[in-house]
Amino acid sequence: MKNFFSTVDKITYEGTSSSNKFSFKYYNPDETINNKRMEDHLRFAACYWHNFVWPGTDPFGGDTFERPWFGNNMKQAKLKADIAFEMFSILNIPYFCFHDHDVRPEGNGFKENTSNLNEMVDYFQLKMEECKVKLLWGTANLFSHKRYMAGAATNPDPEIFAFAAATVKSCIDATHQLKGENYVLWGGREGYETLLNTDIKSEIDQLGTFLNLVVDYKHKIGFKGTILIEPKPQEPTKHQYDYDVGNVFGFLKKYGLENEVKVNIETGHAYLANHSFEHEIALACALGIFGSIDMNRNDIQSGWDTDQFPNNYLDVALAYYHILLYGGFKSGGTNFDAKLRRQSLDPEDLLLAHIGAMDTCALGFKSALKLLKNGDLKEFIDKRYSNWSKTFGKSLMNREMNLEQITRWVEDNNINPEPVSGKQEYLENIFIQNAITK
Ligand code: XLS
Ligand code: NI
Ligand code: NI
Repeated sequence: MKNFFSTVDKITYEGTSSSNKFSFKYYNPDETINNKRMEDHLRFAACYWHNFVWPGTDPFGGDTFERPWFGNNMKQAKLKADIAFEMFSILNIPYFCFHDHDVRPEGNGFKENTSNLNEMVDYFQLKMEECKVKLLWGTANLFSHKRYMAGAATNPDPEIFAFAAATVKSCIDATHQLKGENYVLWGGREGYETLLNTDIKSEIDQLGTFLNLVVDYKHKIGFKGTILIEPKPQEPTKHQYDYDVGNVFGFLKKYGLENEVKVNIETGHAYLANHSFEHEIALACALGIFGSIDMNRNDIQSGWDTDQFPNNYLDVALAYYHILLYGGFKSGGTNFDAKLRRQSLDPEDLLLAHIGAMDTCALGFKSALKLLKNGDLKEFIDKRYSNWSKTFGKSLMNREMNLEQITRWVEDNNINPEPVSGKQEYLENIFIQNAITK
């Protein structure tokens, strides 16, 4: 079966005057901004798992979606790929992302899994050429199968560590073959349910060893993509080791990987850690480990990872503002790690969800760019910290004085600094005045 999305062939930019629901109102891939096409700034990716694997279940109810490709065999896996690439083409989305488990039938152990995966990777290669779609990142699902219930790399059983390591190797090979630009590790069950049965020291050391093996292998085969860790604080385990950006940085430092691995930051995961999305992005940029984003939103009432499509462009603008300050995406991009609501049954709902998300991001991105061009925020911050680049500030930073010398200096010069306004409301006004409304 083809033409699952029989309603429409191609979604294009028609601008805000169009009333066609199957058109972009703000996302114009070909619009040139700062000598770069909008498509190349935003680097959108659709994800395989939420769109084509999730059947609409929640903790209180079973499947709501009936999809012709649901089933655990090669024929249906290929049908799923046909429909997935049909959607990527209709949306004209330049990238996609997948887990091994999303795309291949589950086999009877490692060997069968790998041969199923490899068959699908060959199939993808043809589809990617035909549809002009690239791979933003690949990853391994080390959390759904029951063997991983107590973790993959952090499992008490070294044989499960080995199974997971072999699986990751097969997924890096797949990503490499498909010229993926990054490889992601989200620590699905790398955490614990209770400290009463957990040796944290052993588990964190296991995770450090695992990640070093991954990095060694990447270099061995000449994979040029970026290795990314995706932080998340809780869910599915009570405590995830890759809690947030700051925590991941400490982990990378401890295991000597801070120059090898970067982060993939997800909106909803930032919220779950009681951070804002832009906080996580700004911190990663400051620490030199910013890589890519999983764009979505969480319902603020729910307190769990609802993975909804983004629809608030002001939130998005703040995120892109920090990415732009950092110089934009390098190997990373904007992956929609988002799923429909379980009542959204129609094939066209998948398209409409992405259209809204892509338009939201385009509007947010343009607002961020306007804010950056306006320069007032940047200028304010530069001025606010300017004394750190003058003689006295520099001498402190370079530790030219110890605590005793600093004390003497404060006493001798009768230092009693006056507080200065932080001007938050003024700066918020600048932000809102630069938000694009048309
Ligand atoms: C789950 C994660 C997952 C990763 C890829 O919460 O967001 O979807 O992005 O394993
Ligand atoms: Ni994610
Ligand atoms: Ni998530």
